[in-house]
Amino acid sequence: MMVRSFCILLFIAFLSGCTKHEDSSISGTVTLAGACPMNAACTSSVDGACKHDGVTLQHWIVNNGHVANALIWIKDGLGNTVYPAPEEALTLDQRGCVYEPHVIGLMAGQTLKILNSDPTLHNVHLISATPSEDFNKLFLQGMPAMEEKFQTVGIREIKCDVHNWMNCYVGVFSNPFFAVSDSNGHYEIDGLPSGKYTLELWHESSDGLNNPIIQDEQVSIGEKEKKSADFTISAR
Ligand SMILES: [Cu+2]
Repeated sequence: MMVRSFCILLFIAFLSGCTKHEDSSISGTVTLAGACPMNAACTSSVDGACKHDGVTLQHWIVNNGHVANALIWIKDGLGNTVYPAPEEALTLDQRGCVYEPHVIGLMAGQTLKILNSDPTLHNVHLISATPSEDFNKLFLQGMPAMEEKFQTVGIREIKCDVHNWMNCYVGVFSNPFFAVSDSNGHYEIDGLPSGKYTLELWHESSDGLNNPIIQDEQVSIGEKEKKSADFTISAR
């Protein structure tokens, strides 16, 4: 009887050990205060493969005042927890001479698979805060995917010098708690443990890495809680 009770206790301890209550979430909307800046038109290429008529730079993708392509992540509050990089690779495509997606987040050590779906040549030019990491590689039509990994946290730009409007941003994080706002300005970060966090927003604004919008918010969240955290940003 005692052995049985002990086993039941062990089982309960095992179950409670498995339940980490990491199911809280933070979600919200990114809103633009004031008028939406015009994105400059892209007219400088004669590359017929690009079908770039009417394409503009993608600094401001705004729908009813709601801002897409903002990166939001947990900047602080997770303590010393080490989060392993997912095995799954994320994909960045060059299609119609634009990058898809325009903003992507991944974890340090996670693979970014870069494709060229265009019948033309691009170059993949990485610009980061660590010049030794930067590269500039030709991506000929039909070449296999490039696979890149980034080990340090931060936002990088990837651009194409052949088609000078082509650029995108890659956010690299040390935890899995990040999101990119969608076309309605909405983001959601889930699977969070309870805690007190600094939530940071990054948006490229009108000048990319040179002068991005960075905004922090403090958020406390309990177990199994769904918290709302909206951001209002101003263009510059
Ligand atoms: Cu290109």
